[in-house]
Amino acid sequence: MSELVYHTAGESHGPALVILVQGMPAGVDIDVDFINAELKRRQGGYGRGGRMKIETDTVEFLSGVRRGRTIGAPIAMRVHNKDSRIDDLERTPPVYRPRPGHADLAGSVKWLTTDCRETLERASARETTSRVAAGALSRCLLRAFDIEVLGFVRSIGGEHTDVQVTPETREVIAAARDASDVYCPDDAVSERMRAVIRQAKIDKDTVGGLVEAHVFGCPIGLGSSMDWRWKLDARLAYAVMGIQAFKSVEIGLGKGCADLPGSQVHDPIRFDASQKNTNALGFLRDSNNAGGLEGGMTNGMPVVVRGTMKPISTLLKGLPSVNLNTKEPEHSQYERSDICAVSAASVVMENVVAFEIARAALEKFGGDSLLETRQNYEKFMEMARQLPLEPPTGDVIA
Ligand code: EPS
Repeated sequence: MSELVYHTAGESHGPALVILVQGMPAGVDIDVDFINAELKRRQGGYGRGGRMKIETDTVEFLSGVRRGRTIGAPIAMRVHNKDSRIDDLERTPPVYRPRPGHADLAGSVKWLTTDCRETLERASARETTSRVAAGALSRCLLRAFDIEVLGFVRSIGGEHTDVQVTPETREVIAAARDASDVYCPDDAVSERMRAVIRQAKIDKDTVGGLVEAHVFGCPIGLGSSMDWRWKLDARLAYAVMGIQAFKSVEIGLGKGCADLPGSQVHDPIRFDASQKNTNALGFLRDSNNAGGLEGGMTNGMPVVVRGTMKPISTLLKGLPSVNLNTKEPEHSQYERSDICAVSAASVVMENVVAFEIARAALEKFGGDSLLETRQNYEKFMEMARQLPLEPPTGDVIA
C-alpha cells in the first residue's frame, strides 16, 4: 500500500493532458461515464470562451484498470487536446507583454526568458481538467464509504446566494445547481450572475467569485491532530489554493470566526442514540461553523470548504504592463480566454476536495484491496460505536 497521490502533465496547447494516480486499492469499480460527465461539467458554465467549443474532454485509461476495475497498479489517464498547436509559431506566438495577475512575469523571469508562452501553457486553467479526472476517479472509491461531494457557485462578481446546504437539502440543491448554467442553486441569483458576466463582456473585463464544496458522510477521525502536516483542513487548503486563480480558502464559518465570541462560533455537541449507525455515530451538532473539521480531523458533520477565485487575468482591453524586450510601457497581450470561469472552478474544487478526502480515508482504512479497506472501515466504525471499550479510569469512585 502506498499513499494516494496524483501527478499531472501536459500543456494547454500540447497534444494531451496526462494524469498519473498512485495508491488506489484494487477492486474499485471505475465509473468512466461519471468521470467524463465531471469533465464535461468543468468545460461548461456561462462566460467561458471559444476554447471550450473546440474541446470534448473525455478520459482514456492507459493503465491500472482491467475490465472496469482497478488492479492496484498505477493508473494513467489521458485527455486529448483538439486545439494542439504548441509548436506552431503563427498560431501560438510568443507573449512578450505579461498580463498582470497571470504567471507571465514571474515565470518568464524565473525561467530566464522574455517569452511568457512556456509559463502560461502550464499555468493555464486547461490543467484543471487533470485535477477533475483525478478527483472524479477518487470519488469512485469514496462511494464505497457512502461519501458524496457537492460543489456549487456561491457568488459571482458580488452577486451572492445565501442558500443553505444540509444533508437533507443536498439533492434538491444539486438538482437546482444542475439546472443553472452558472452552477448556482438559486434561480434569481443565477440570473443576476449572468447579467454581471454579460456586462463584463461588454466592458471587455472579467469577473471572479466564491465556490463551495460540501462533503457528506465522512466518518469521524479522518486527518490527524498529531502533526500539522496531517491536518485535513491544512491539506484541503493546500489543494484548493493550488487551483489556478484561487486567492483564499475558508473552512466552515471561515473568516467570520474573527468577529464572534466563542459561544457563537463553536458548535455544541449532543448525542442522539437513534443516529448511532450514521457516520457521525450519533454525535450531532445543530450548527456547523467548524465546517466538519476540528483539530484537523473530521467530526462527523459535513466538511464545508469555500474558495475565492479572482477574475481571469486575461482582459480583452488589457492592463498596463511592460514589454519584456524593450521595457517600454505597453498594454498586456490578449490571448483568447474566458470572461468568467467560476462555474468551472466549482467543479475543480469539488473534485480536488474529494481527492484529499479519499487520500485521508485510505490513510485511515487503506488496504491493498477495496475489500480489505472496507473491512478496516467497518471494524473501526463498530469499535467506535462501542466506546468506551474499557471502563473509564478517570472517574473518582465514591
Ligand atoms: C486559459 C485560456 C483559455 C481558456 C483556458 C484557460 O484557453 P485558450 O488560451 O486555449 O483559449 O479556455 O481554459 C481551458 C483551456 C480549460 O480547459 O479550462 C488561460 O489562459 O488560463
